[in-house]
Amino acid sequence: YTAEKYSVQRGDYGKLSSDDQNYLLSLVNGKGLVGEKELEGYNVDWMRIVRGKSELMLKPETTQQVSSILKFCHSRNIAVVPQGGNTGLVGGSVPVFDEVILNTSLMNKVEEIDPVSGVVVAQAGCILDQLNAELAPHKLMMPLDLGAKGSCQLGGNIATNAGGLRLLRYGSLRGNVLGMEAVLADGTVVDCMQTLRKDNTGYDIKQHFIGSEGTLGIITKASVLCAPLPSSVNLAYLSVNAFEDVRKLFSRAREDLGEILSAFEFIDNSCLVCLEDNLKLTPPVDPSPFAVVIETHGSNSSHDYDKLEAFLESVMSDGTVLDGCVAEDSMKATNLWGLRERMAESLMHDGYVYKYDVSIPLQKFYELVTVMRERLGEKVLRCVGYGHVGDSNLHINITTPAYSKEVDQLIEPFIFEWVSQVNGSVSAEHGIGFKKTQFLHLSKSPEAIAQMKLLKNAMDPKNILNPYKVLPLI
Ligand code: FAD
Ligand code: 2HG
Ligand code: ZN
Repeated sequence: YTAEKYSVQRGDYGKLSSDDQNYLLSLVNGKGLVGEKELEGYNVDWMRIVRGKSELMLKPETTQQVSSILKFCHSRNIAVVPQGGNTGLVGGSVPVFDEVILNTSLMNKVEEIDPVSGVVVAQAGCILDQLNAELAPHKLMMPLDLGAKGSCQLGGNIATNAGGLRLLRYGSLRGNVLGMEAVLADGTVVDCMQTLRKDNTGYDIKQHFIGSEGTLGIITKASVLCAPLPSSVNLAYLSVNAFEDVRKLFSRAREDLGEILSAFEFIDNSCLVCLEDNLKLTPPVDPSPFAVVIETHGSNSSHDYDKLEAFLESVMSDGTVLDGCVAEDSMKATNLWGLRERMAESLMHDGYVYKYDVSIPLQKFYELVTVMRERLGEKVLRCVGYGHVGDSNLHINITTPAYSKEVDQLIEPFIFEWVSQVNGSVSAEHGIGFKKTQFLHLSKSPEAIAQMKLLKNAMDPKNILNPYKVLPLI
């Protein structure tokens, strides 16, 4: 279905000879793989939708090795796709044709942790869970959290400007990444390593790489401002009757919980059905049209608990919330979080997933799910809505047993045009990658896209870094 859905032609890039392959492998002391079959897992994305035919995957261990690889590829006009944990959801992390895969998994050293400033300096291949494990003894944690934390890597997180479950509290990576080292398409190492919070010395070059999805350079190292590890964590699961009440609840949570609110997430009833059908997961109270997961992070458990209790009493007595429960231990909290965090995994069991990640003003937020359900009717298995209410970020996912061109054409471009008409964003947090390039114009002005092209041209004039991604092909 990749070929059926996306009509794209291979660029005029150099082809690897076996001498080239051997030379590139020698640059990384043989750490890599050769052969399309051997690269099966690296050639296909997490959603198993975008599949390339690369014959070479390299796993450098140092910035110098990344630089030597790019220098050679640049001189031979060979295209390269940067790859971290390969958990990206827009097909950006895999080759489209025979691009060389530069996988950062072995660049996994944590170089420095400063417990006073809370800054960590780490290589791009560090897995998010691994970083948190190394930070915990210093009473620190990464300022982002997402369902893919067991595999996604720092470089991939920064390259996608990943949002996740706690952005409403800890802010985006654009604010929390303090410094960076990156390698340009021609092998030049750009050193913007900095651990200062304030540094207004001209253009902030590292911002170009944040959210650029591997099209402007390869991130090799970064310094990140961590958050204090909270000593008091509470989690509540609340059932709600209508989306209007979810909205009210969010506003109340901000008012009543204030600075301790760390996440406000929702799933709809179709999500609950999917979790039960596909993963045998059940909610802690009777299913309802909507369920909300609210988390607090703080440093004083009795203060936090009192605040949460007063808030819950109030929203239950005025009918905003139908029923609910609070996790009493970390095991229960993990199970409750699972209902929200495992949605992406759960949907994959249906067969084919049409995945949309959009920003919509909260007044119109859930309307899109209703509109799409009416439009698609019985032609699909399910159409579910969930996501980061606190960031106005809706995840709307539609499933069929196998790819259907008819369903696809009923969804796209309709869904993106609808989002654009309500002044939303066609990609809230996952990026544009390979799958969304033709819809970029619905969220960006022609002048802004022209600036993006100028920047790409200046930084990678031969267009060897992650071609066919982010920018529209024509
Ligand atoms: P990859 O998938 O390997 O790559 C992603 C992109 O970054 C590609 O374009 C790739 O070329 C580029 N890239 C990777 N490493 C580098 C590098 N070192 N330098 C330059 N470019 C690079 N995203 C969210 O924003 N919020 C979520 O809540 C969220 N939850 C998720 C839950 C699940 C279960 C899954 C599977 C994915 C989720 N994602 C979420 C998607 C998400 O973008 C990532 O999981 C993560 O940020 C990607 O990291 P990665 O290391 O897997 O990168
Ligand atoms: C999440 O928030 C991820 O769970 C994945 O961003 C969203 O599956 C999705 O649509
Ligand atoms: Zn998300």
